[in-house]
Amino acid sequence: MFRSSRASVALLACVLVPSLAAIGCGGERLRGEETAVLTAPPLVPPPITRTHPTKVIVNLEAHEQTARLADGVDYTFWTFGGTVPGSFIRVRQGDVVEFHLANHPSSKNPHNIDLHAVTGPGGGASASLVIPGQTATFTFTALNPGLYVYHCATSPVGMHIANGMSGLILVEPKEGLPKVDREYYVQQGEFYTRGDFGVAGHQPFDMRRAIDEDPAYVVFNGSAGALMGDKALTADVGETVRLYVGNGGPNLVSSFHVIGEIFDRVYTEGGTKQINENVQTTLIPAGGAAIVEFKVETTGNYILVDHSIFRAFNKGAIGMLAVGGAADSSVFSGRQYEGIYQPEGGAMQRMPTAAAPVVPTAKNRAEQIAMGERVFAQNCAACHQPNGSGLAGAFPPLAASDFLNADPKRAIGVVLHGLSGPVTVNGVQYNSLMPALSLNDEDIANVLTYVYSQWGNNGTRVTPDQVKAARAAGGQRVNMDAH
Ligand code: HEC
Ligand SMILES: [Cu+2]
Repeated sequence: MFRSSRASVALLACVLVPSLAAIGCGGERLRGEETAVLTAPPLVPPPITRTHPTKVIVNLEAHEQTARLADGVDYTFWTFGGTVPGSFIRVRQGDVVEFHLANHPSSKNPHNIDLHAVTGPGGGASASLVIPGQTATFTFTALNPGLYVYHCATSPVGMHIANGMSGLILVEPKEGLPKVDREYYVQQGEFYTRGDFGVAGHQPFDMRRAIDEDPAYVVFNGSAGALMGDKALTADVGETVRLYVGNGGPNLVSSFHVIGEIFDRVYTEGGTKQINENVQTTLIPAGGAAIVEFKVETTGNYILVDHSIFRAFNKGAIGMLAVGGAADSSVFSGRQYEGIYQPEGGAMQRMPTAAAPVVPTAKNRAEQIAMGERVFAQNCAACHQPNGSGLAGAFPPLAASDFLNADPKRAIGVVLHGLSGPVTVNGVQYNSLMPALSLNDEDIANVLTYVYSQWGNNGTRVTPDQVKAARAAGGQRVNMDAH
């Protein structure tokens, strides 16, 4: 039951009958309350056995963390629930979903969530916008059944998705889905790194490559090899397998195919009515999904690929379903072709040979500005916006900022240590928190020199030596309460 304060929320109107029992949309009675079981890929929460709608509480956390993208290659992923793709969410048609999005205090960026299963403005995006260390709640009714993508929609949107912020939510139809033996969660996505595929070291996001739709990596489940070797999906002969396949993009369309299998059924584009049978390859749009089902009739390794095939063998879009049990020679005569894929697949496994990228240093103010622009795009633009305008009520402007122009030393301290407490910028007060960003002296000098050179600011040049001196002087987060 809902507290009366919620009655004004139009979204919930169809579940509220004043002073009587709550009735779900479609006339079903809303009963009880539960917390959703979320799973990390490739696992899927258990099927829903309820025959009535309920209130489902979903707790999801945005968390930025560095992890393996390929052998010898690390990447700072932005995640929902600590994995890429994000946690799998499973609800039933008619459920009222109370969604709690938290942003871990260690995050450097604000995040939100747009669930394609939501009927309502932005799919929940502005209702869920949270800065680091904040949590927000909104509620929606799962009106339409189907398999839906969710993703972060905080600006720059493409960058948040490209860093890993997407996943799947299944809204089971009222009658449920047919029983199968195995269910798995697979999602394709691209990564736009400075270095090409396999170049070792920690690889930063490359905005230019992303805009050019030129990914270095196209992978299933967040990293090259996430579904290979001992991490392959498994099944036994005679079982039915259902794959929930998403495509987070952000740019590419997937031609999803399993080598050596035919999809007995495809829920086209993740909908529930258009069921296609006997399909070899199904198109999964960026920001879309499909449910594929097939029975495994004989043993062997079945290879999941994006049939835009260079992506599979040269960019990582390859996974494996290992089927055990007794081979059925009437289905297939023997001599299996799994070996044929290994030599090329081996290109993915190649040992890192190239050295980690050398960080260049700026020689003059012009170079500082050019390099600072990149630091800004990666570390500041998400909050202060690409044009420095800020975001009313949340992030102060850097464009023509009297606060910034008054005191370069203080500005260095802000970027070094963060900022909290009330601060007045161009006559408007903000009282929020900017996290410390752990940038090096060179990056801080360059980004501030860039910011000072833009948008009507006073052109101050900040040198790495000044930052070094400020760092050596120590200090902590600039707290305006104390000023
Ligand atoms: C996670 C969001 C976030 C990120 C990322 C961020 N800031 Fe901030 N910044 C804030 C907030 C919020 C404030 C105001 C804090 C307060 O109210 O005390 C602020 C304040 C400032 C200020 C002082 C106020 C003003 O507008 O002049 C400067 C300068 C600044 N930030 C520069 C930067 C630079 C440069 C970067 C990138 C290296 C950056 N910030 C990254 C959120 C962020
Ligand atoms: Cu985000």
